[in-house]
Amino acid sequence: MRRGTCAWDMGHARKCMPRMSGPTPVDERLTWSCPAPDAPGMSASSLERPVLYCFSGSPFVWRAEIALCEKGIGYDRRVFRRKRGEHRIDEVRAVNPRMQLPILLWGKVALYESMAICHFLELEHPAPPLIPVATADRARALVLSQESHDLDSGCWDAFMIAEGDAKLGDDSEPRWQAHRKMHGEVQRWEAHAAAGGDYLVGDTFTLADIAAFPTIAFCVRYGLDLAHRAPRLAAWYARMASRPSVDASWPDHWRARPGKDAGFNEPGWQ
Ligand SMILES: N[C@@H](CCC(=O)N[C@@H](CS)C(=O)NCC(=O)O)C(=O)O
Repeated sequence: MRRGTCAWDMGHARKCMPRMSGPTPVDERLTWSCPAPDAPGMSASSLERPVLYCFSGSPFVWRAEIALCEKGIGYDRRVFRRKRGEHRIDEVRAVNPRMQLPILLWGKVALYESMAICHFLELEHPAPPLIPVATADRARALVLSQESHDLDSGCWDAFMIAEGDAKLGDDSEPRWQAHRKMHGEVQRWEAHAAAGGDYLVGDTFTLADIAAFPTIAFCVRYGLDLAHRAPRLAAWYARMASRPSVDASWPDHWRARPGKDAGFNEPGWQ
């Protein structure tokens, strides 16, 4: 399937297909951080088309893209090259002083933090729901969404090593520490997948799946042998990867070069 198409409904596909956009003009909304819409009852979704500031192949950006596609919300993408520091500009700093992406601009609203963006989309566009109605499932979805931050941080050093970050050096102990942390997290999420059903919370796709998927996908891309290490998570990963929203938002450079990156190329890392 090609980028931006959503198999289940071509009408939806057109809506959720991201458009690559040129520079967005600086305007006053960029000096605001999450102001409320002007008129009571007016949601951001009744205003203009949203713009997502992104890097191709950022796990955090990917969450926002999956949520946008699941909701069938058409959006434009403004793509920056992180390694070239293209995002280190005043416009970005004005919204997120940490100068991290994703950033979502929508009408007068400017927000950052991937999970905040997903929650915001859920509140603005309740259908289809990403948070279950049943109390126990709702609780579980929220817990796992929050716990995904531990998954991110548990895998982060391993990802930096996979990308050849020199700061982690050749010293083997920090490298193996990063390895153990990542595998410890993967086993936790294997247990979550085993306690779930088709998805992490029973058989229904939820915010928890969006929260966890990109980081697990990066583990796979860097060479983690998920089928061997975590078979329940591997089945979940395959189910997730075939969702139209995930396919439509698959990182551009992964699509251009399918397969795995060199990543975890040391014996024992996979
Ligand atoms: N907690 C943030 C983390 C965002 C984040 O770390 N984004 C990375 C992209 S992977 C970034 O913008 N890095 C900027 C930089 O490295 O200068 C979220 O969930 O959105």
